[in-house]
Amino acid sequence: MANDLTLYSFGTPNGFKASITLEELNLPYKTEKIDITKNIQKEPWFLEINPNGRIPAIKDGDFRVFESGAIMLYLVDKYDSEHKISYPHGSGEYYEMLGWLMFQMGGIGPMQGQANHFLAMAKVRSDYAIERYVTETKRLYSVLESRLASHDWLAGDKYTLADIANFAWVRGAPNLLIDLNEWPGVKKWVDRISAREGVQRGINVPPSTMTPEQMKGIWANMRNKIASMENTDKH
Ligand SMILES: N[C@@H](CCC(=O)N[C@@H](CS)C(=O)NCC(=O)O)C(=O)O
Repeated sequence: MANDLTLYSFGTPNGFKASITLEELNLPYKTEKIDITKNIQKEPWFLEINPNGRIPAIKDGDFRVFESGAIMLYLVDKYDSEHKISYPHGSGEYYEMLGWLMFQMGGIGPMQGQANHFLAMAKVRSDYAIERYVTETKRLYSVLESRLASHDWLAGDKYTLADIANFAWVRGAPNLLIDLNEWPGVKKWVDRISAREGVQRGINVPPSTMTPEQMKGIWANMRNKIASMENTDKH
């Protein structure tokens, strides 16, 4: 059984990967909100928990785990002996699950993160960077589609942490004005995962102070601010 688990997080895709996993495994845990807009993640006490100065991180008693993918793997290794959202080590499905997890960690996360940055958060407008990262994000969605057009889940025949990890990012496609209907398998998979109770709880950790409509408005304002600037690319 779980004992003394603490999640250090904020309401972002990488944070949701950890909170959804905890919720899907029905683990009791405490949450410490780390407000990344106030740079709490760079404070010395937090760097002891995550030397990379980012969320999420967890502590299990005195033991710390950082990097969202490592957190997910730790939680299933320790608390998913029934393989509710994982596969046994050494099985073919286990390595498929790892493949899709690494695909998210090295692909969708960093690329969509940069697309978010240049489209909605940057201090200058760079049409080149927007085009580059939005195009790459879409290409990665096509890779997901190549699997999900004919399968319900990414690895094997059940929902696993590979689905959770990729879902946490892909659900944010509308923030980039990407219409998921372009990838019908991905769209159905997002809807299927969104409907899960553990996911609904997980995407509200730490509890949001804003409604989804308010969040939409904030993203629109951020995008509009950049769109109203002059493009700074010099070719
Ligand atoms: N590879 C890391 C990325 C973590 C990450 O980028 N977290 C973002 C929020 S989604 C963050 O903490 N940003 C604040 C910062 O970079 O200072 C992971 O998967 O845990």
